[in-house]
Amino acid sequence: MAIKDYIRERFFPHMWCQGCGHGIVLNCLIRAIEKLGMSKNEIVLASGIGCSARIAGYVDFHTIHSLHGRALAFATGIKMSKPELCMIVPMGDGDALAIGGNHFIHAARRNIDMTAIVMNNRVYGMTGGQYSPLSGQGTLATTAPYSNIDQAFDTVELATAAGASFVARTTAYHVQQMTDMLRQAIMHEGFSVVEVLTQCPTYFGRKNKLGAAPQMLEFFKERTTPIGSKAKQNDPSLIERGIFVQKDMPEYCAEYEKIIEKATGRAAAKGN
Ligand SMILES: Cc1ncc(C[n+]2csc(CCOP(=O)(O)OP(=O)(O)O)c2C)c(N)n1
Ligand code: SF4
Repeated sequence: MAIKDYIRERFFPHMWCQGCGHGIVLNCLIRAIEKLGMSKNEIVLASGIGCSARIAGYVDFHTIHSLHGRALAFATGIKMSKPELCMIVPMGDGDALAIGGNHFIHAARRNIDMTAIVMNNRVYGMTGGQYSPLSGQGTLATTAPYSNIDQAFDTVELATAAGASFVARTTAYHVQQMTDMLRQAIMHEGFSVVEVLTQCPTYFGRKNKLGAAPQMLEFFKERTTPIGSKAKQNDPSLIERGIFVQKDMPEYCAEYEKIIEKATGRAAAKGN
């Protein structure tokens, strides 16, 4: 299938600002799906609310644009009723880890088969640049004009500690790596988390004087490094990119199916 067959052309032009990284994620996601040769009828994309969540409007899969912070809850319900479908859940950092933080850790703990994409632009883009749990101490936001005093979550460490069986990080600059990571995450049977460091030039970039999109992408190029690189040993402040966790673990829907079989087998034996 051609790339354009996976998108809803009637909803373009998109609503993202010039230079926003969310379109890059959409592009890589569609390329990953095209590489897997998947039919659009076998994919469900569930999103919450946010600039990132608007991806749900642009792809021609089964889609649901639900409630802020609740994408994983909707996705869990859909996946449990139709486990044969491939579930993809793109979320902003606020959507995934502020209001949606509880859903995130429990979906990871259950190891339910879906791909959670955390589009981390370190800000609430859609609502005007408030700080998020990923903004980090010392950053500026419309709600932190004198500097943010909150420490940031490390998405990779959080997902790993909560039990996700596939955990990876990349950036909007590293498009080939992102496409390949998304492909692997979709193929993985279990809860997959792909954190994508991405740019919101309109709010995070402008408030923090980081320049326009090209400079923000340059930052991702210069300040990240492959996992375990020599550069990281020399400069611990560099952010690592790559696949941190990839392991086989019992998957939630498969385990639930066993329970159904046990219960129905017992009922049949009793003659019910
Ligand atoms: C229950 C609820 N609370 C708050 C909001 C307002 N709201 C909409 S999007 C958003 C944050 C968006 O930030 P993020 O999830 O990081 O995505 P981005 O827009 O940066 O891509 C908020 C607070 C809402 N729609 N629903
Ligand atoms: S406000 Fe930020 S996150 Fe939202 S579309 Fe604009 S650049 Fe992207």
